[in-house]
Amino acid sequence: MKHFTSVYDLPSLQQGLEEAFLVKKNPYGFQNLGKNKTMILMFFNSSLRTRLSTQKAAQNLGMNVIVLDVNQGAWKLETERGVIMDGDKAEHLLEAVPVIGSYADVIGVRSFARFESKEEDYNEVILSQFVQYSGVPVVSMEAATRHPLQSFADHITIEEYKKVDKPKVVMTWAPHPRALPQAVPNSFVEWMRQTDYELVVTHPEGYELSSEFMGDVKVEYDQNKAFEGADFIYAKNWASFNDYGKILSQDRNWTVSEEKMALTNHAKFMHCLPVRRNMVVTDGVIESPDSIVIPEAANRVVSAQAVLKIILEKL
Ligand code: AN0
Ligand code: CP
Repeated sequence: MKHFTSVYDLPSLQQGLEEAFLVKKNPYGFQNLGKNKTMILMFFNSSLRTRLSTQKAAQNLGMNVIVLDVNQGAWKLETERGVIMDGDKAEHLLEAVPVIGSYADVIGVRSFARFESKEEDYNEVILSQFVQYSGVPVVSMEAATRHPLQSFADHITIEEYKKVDKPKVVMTWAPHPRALPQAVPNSFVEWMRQTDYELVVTHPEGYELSSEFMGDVKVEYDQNKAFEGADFIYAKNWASFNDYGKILSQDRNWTVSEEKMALTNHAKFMHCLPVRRNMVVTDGVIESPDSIVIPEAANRVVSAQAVLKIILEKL
């Protein structure tokens, strides 16, 4: 595996899971792999979990880690080729990326959708320049269209908590006051489609995700119906894809509540975090014994370490 930007980069789903459970059991067993290797984490956007868990994962493997918050202390970066740089941007990604690559053995990149242009976001203008011009393996730490380290951790978590071979996994849209990217839901659906779980997606009309990610996954517009018999409820807000970046609803009837959870098969509640309480999910649900958001977040170290182990073994 050279880069890790989606589920398709893993050698196989099965091998990914095996590596994950191996590093989970023996986190410090592979410290020689990262000796004298440097990982640079580039954050174009905020983060709590990804910043800490990816750093921890790299350190568990013996790597050195450098974190750069692009918006705090680095030069403002131009991302588009051909512009006359007479504005506030002092440096172009086309120089910055190979320079960063010359200091790093692996680069992690967080670059959210900017909602300025659907085409720009869905072409992954920032991530793809790192892949193309850094000369080293690149790991997506949530790009414009996917969050594969999150989806991988979600998969590991479902494997750990499932009570039947093929659980019913329901991804539900939930209200939020700000426009959020489609990366987490796109990536979750794309990842789940590689498993043999039963996947159902539920959201209000207008929140359809790109068909590139959805394929033939079932959409149930009635949230109550979707929740019936669910073993896992995966909540997430996203902004409209068709009416790109727009908030079409803030309907709190879609908040995941105790009443909604009562419709399920005693489902576990999941969310990638950060989550807005009493918008996306009630206090009662997220604090209930069925909420697995903390072990889910803890598995972010595991997914990142499995990915880095596979990359380092090929360096
Ligand atoms: C981001 C998102 O929805 O993509 C990051 C989630 C991991 N969330 C927020 O910006 C609140
Ligand atoms: N789930 C997740 O990626 O969280 P952060 O945005 O805090 O990294």
